[in-house]
This record gives sequence, structure tokens and C-alpha cells, in this order.
Amino acid sequence: MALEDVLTQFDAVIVGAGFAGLRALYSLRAMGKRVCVLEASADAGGVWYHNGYPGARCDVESYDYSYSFSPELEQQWRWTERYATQPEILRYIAHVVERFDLRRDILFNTRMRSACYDEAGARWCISAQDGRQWWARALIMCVGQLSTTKSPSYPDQDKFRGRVIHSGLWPKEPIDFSGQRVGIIGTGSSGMQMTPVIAEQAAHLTVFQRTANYSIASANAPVSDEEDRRIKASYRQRREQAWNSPSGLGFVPNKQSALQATPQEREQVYEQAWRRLGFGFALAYHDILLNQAANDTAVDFITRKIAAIVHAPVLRDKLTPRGHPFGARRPSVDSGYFQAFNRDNVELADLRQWPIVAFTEQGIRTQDRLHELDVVIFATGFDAFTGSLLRPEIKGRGGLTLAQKWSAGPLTLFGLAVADFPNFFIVGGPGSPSLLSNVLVSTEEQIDWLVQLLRHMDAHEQVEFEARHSAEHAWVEHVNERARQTLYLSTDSYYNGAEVAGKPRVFMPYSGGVRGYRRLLQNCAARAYEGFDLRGQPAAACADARPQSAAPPHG
Ligand code: N01
Repeated sequence: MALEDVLTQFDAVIVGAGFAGLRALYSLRAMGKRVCVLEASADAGGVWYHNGYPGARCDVESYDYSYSFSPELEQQWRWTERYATQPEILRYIAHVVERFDLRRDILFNTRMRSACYDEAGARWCISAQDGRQWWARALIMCVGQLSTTKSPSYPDQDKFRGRVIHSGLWPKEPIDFSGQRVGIIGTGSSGMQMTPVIAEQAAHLTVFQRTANYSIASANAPVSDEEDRRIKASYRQRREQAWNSPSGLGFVPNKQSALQATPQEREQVYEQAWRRLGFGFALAYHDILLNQAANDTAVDFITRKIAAIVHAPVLRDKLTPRGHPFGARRPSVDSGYFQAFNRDNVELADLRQWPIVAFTEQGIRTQDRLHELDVVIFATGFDAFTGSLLRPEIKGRGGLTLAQKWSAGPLTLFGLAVADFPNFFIVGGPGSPSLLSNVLVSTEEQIDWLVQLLRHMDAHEQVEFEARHSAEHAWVEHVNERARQTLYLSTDSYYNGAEVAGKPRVFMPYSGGVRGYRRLLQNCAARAYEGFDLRGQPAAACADARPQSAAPPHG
């Protein structure tokens, strides 16, 4: 019988078939749970399914940005480059789906519309946009942190006769930019990755920059057979190193302060980090993200790197990031971004100097002139962390919606559970290390913990788990406290909700690192899930289970 026809109880409904959802499906199924995955897209892969723009690749090393749950999978899969391209990552995901026979439990083209908690039955009723419904004891959100795209809207945008594409919803058919005049709006990781590749094809490329972004040169290289053998021979050690590093990248931060080193020593350390570490450059000294003066030394080094690449002085000046510390907004890892501006067919439009006024039939009018274009690419990012969690209507106890609960900013316990929303689990939610870590490491960390929790509940015949308000408030305080020790709060970014007008300004990821986070999760489990209520029967009748004041501790 087709899965669609079986409108029955599941132990868990998982939303999203990206890296997190697939891992949750694998692990819960391995426990013997009845699980179903709802996926809005036509195939698996999550953000990697949609971000097929030219030049898209991961800026975490392939051998670390991959599942660790199966040593056989680790040994069998052969990565070809140190930093995998989007097509290679999609091939890996397809391989995992087939190898573990995951497809049979995934409903593709199925977008979740809403979910409502049935307090008497301690279960969720989940509805899809087309009206289908499922019951599940647990609702597990694996919807990603960067999956709801965000596009500005300009006057007369609909009059533009050319094509408009968002980097995060890239069309599946190949696009040939030869002979085309292309405009890219946005210079985050997506814009920086696609610029050099499109520059090689297009007749003319205009990059519309509002904020110059820091970027580390990618130390990408093909993976030789010898290197592949060497990594696989000690893969467990490599994993251990990643799990025990703060970032999940495997780098142990240099314990020295950037300010204690001599200028010559610093130059050497930065040069080595630049050549090999990519994203890990930020860990070249332990205080780069903690102390402005230490950060300034990294900024000085990166600024000189940009200056050595970009020939034209005015352009060089405009491309040099200013006004925010390195790493306080997400830096990029690029393959020839700054070099692209030395080409005759690449131009920078500085939106701070000349903002966009409107679209026209021919292109984009900035305050100074008209840029004639055939294609406009919005590389303008996402409604980060909460966008995809708040898109469906999720109702917890007493009809309280997640949007109401989070009206002043997200409240979670460990970024994975929410008081008033029993049996609701978020993988990579706000308040977890997620985007401040190798997201694969924190994803697997959370799912392993969920499996442990469900086993515990089965063993004790419990049907309901729920974060306590007091624990949730304490966790949000802790997340804020950790953030206050860093430079992250010193600038606007999608880490703190500044990317969407009107979004609560709250720092969302947990900056305490994956190692510390795992320790806290383990302590919670060891203390009989301290901070959670685990119940043998639904708490619907208990007065203390009614929604309480959601007064946020966001200061
Ligand atoms: O988005 P972003 P992204 N007018 O939000 C500009 C991950 N990722 O898609 O800074 C003009 O970083 C905006 O300008 P400003 C990674 O975590 C990973 O590039 O707001 N410009 C900014 O320049 C990354 O951080 C990989 O002033 C406007 C840009 O658009 C995250 O995804 C690869 C504008 C948005 O940058 C998001 O990256 C790619 C407007 N109205 C992405 N609105 C890997 O390698 C926005 N901008 C794994």
C-alpha cells in the first residue's frame, strides 16, 4: 500500500529531507520507530537541492561535512575535492538515500502547512498544504536554518524584461550565461562563490554590493588516492577531533592571544592559516572573535591580502570590508572572488554610494545610472534560523502558536525543545550551535541525543516530553551570556535577526561550541533529563501544563 494511503499514527513525522531529516529518518527507523518524512521539494538534499548556482560548494572540508554514523559509508564514499561542489554533495546525498533505502519513507512534493498538538492524545496532527494529514507522537523539524529565501522588492521590478533568479532557488536546468549581461545583488557567501564562475561566462557582470564581506581564500585541491587512504585509515580519530573541537571543524584553536604574539610571529601564523585552514582562519588565535584589538590584527592581514589581489585602487578600497569585525558576520571562503574584479567584464556597483532606485525594462537603475542587464540574480540570503520554522502554523498547548511564543525572539531549551510544545523537536534550532559550527556535527549530536531520549522514554513507558519554562529561560540567558563574551553582537547580521526588517533582534545561534554543547546535553540526560518533564501519560488535565507567560528573557 502506498504511504499516502495509510493515514495512521506514526511514532514521528520528520519535516525536511536534507542532511538532518535523512539522518533522523535513518536513526529513528533503526530504533524500530514508524517514521515518515515530509519534504516540500521533488527530491532529497534540502538547501543543497536548491542552491545549485554556479560555483556552489561547501566551505567545510568534505571528509568532515559528511555523516559519521556509518563507518562503511565513510570507507566507501570517495570525495574528489577537499571542498566538495554542490553536485558532488547531492551525489553523496543520493547515495545515502539509496544505500540506506530511505526513499520509501519520504513523501516528496509535500509541504507541511500546519501542526496542532492534541493534548489529550499526546500527539501531533500534521497537515500538508494539499490537505493530507498524519498523526504522530513526535514532530521533528529538520527544516534548516537557511532555507526560506529573502528577496528585496524594488519599484517596477515586474517591468524588468530579463530573468530574475534567487541563488537559493536555483533552476534545475543549466543556464548558459554566455553573451549575457548579468547582475548579482548581494556579496555574502553565495554572491562571492558565484561571481568568479559567472564572470568567466558572461559578457558583462555587475556585482551590486551593499556591504563588503570578508573572505578567506579557499585552499581547495583534488583529493589524491594517497590522501583518501590516509584519512580513511584514521577516520575515527578525525571524527573524535571534530567532535572535541569547539567548532566541529577539527581545529584546535591556538590558545595564544593574537596580542601576545610579535608582529612577525602573527604574520607567520596568519599566513599558514590562510593557506590551509579556510574557515578555520578565525581560530588562528583564540581571541580573534572575542577581542576587538585581536580581531584588528586579523583584519589588517586580510586587508593586505585583498590589496595584493585587486589592482585598481578605488575598487580595492570599495571591496575592503569596514565597520565590522572579521567573523562577526559570516565570512566567506572563496575561489577567486577578488581576482574576478581584475577582469575587464566585471564591475562593482557600490550601493552605499548609489543605492538602487528601481528596476526598469532594461535593468536596474541606481542613483547615478542605468545598468542594462539580461539576468538579475538575488544572492540576498535567507530569513535565517526561524524563517522555515515559522512558515507553517505550529500550535502547541492551548492553541499557542510558535509565532506567538517567539514574538520577541525564539525561546528554546538547548535549541531543540520548546516549553508549551510537547513532543516537538528542532534539529539545528535557534539556541543550538548550528551555523556557528560544522553543522553536520551539531546535527548528528542532536539526533543522537534525541534517540537516547526516546529510548529512555520507551524504557520508562513515557509518552510526553516537554521543556520546562524555567530551564528554557535559563538556556536563553546562557546563550545571550555566551554571545556577550564575543564580538558577534557588535554588528548587524543574520545571527541576530538584522537581515529581515521587523524581526526581533536576538542573537540566535549558541556560541559555546559543539564540544561544550554536547557536554551540556549529556549532563542533562545523566540527570534524568533535567529541565524536561517526561510523563507517563499526557499532562492535559494538569494545571501546570497550561501555557504560561512566554515573557522572554531576551534583554
Ligand atoms: O546570504 P547572506 P548568502 N539590497 O545573507 C545583500 C551559507 N552558505 O546566500 O550585508 C542589496 O550571507 C546583503 O547585504 P548586507 C552561509 O552560512 C554556505 O550569501 O545585508 N543587498 C549580503 O551581501 C552563508 O552565510 C555556503 O548589507 C542586499 C547578501 O545580500 C549563508 O548561507 C555557500 C539586500 C546576503 O548575504 C547565506 O549566504 C553559500 C538589498 N535589499 C551560502 N538584501 C557554503 O559554502 C540583502 N543584500 C556551505
